[in-house]
This record gives sequence, C-alpha cells and structure tokens, in this order.
Amino acid sequence: MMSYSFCMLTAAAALLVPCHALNCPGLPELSDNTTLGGLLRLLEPILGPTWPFRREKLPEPQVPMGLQGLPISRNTEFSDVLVNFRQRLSRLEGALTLNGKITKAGEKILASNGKKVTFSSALESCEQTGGTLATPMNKEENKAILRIVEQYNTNAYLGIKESETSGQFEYMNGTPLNYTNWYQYEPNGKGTEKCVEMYTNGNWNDRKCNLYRLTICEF
Ligand code: MAN
Ligand code: CA
Repeated sequence: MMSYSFCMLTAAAALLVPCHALNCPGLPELSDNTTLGGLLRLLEPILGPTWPFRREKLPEPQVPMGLQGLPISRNTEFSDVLVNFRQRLSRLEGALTLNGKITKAGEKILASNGKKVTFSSALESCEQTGGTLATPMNKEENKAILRIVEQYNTNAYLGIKESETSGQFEYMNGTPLNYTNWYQYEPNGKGTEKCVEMYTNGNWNDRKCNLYRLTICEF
C-alpha cells in the first residue's frame, strides 16, 4: 500500500508530466486523459482552491481620485468637508426638532405626516420615504413615539404584527419582541387583532389593521 506522502510526491511529480496511472488511496482515480489542470482540480481539497497558479487577482480598492494613499484622518480637505457636513446635519436636526417635525431617540429619528390611515397604508408611506413604521424597542423609544402620539392626541399603529402563532407578536422582519408595553390584559385578540396601536398613555393594544390610526415613521 502506498503511503500518503508518497502519493503527494507522486502528485507533485505529476505536475511536471501528464499522468496516466496514479492510483492513490483517498484520491479519486484518474482517467487516461488526465491533464495538469484536471489533476490540480482533484488536489483542490488538499492544496486549497487557488494553489499555486489560479490565485485570483483582488480588485483594487475603490478610493476617490485625489485621495489615494492618504489616511482619511490626515487628509485635511476630506476632514474639513466631514466636520462641515456634521455641523450642518446637526443644525438641520435642531431646526426640525424645534418646530416639532422630528423627534430623536438614540440613533432613531421619528416623524409623522399627521395622517390617519390603515396599517398597510401607514407602512407603505413610511417605506416610500426610506423608513419604516415606528417600532419601540426600549423605554426611551416608546417615550419618543408617545410624544408624537400626544402631540396629535391620536392612537398610532406600531411596526409590530401578530405572528403565525396567535397571541404572539413580532417585529415586521419576523423576529420576536424584546421589549413590550402592553396595556393591562392585552394582547387579547387571539388572532382577531393582528396589528398593534399605541394609546395616548403610551401603552399598547392589539387591534384590527383596517382602522384609521396616526402614521408615525422611524428613519
Ligand atoms: C377594547 C379592548 C381592546 C380591544 C378593543 C377592540 O378596547 O378589549 O383590547 O382591542 O376593545 O374594540
Ligand atoms: Ca386588544
């Protein structure tokens, strides 16, 4: 019986000449017309897919012209643009917050168009503007959404729906809830109330999806 290292040596030798009658345990049998390329393919599980000649050339990193070779922190032109951009964004957020157009909660920006529509219409208008329905994931976010609900004094649909299992609720992407703020004895719809509204006290109630509720989106 041939040893593994002998086989490897034979295989290495076979890189130089077309091989015909290699028969090594553990390696597939080679046919008569075996070529160097074919042999390399057979050895791929042992030698790795790129060894030694088929190493693919990696694409050059896409760096804007004029910035090549300089770390971002040392490129003053780029840093100036970035600082200016941040300042302007923060001023814009300040202005929008001041007149009640947006509310911030951590990284989330919340806003309403003031419209009362069904769940699917609310979701659609949020998504059309690059956001989704407001989805409180913690106390702070719940409070931020509540501020908008209070402003309009109207219940709002949340980005939460009943799962396949009735009585269980989940986020729009299907993951289970990691924060809830149900009103007492809610949810009680047991499959008949598949959407969730926020009351004007911040508590949640499972509710039918075809009612007219305030649209609040998060971005
Ligand atoms: C009451 C409660 C709620 C329920 C609504 C439906 O307010 O039972 O849980 O969603 O009625 O009208
Ligand atoms: Ca209910």
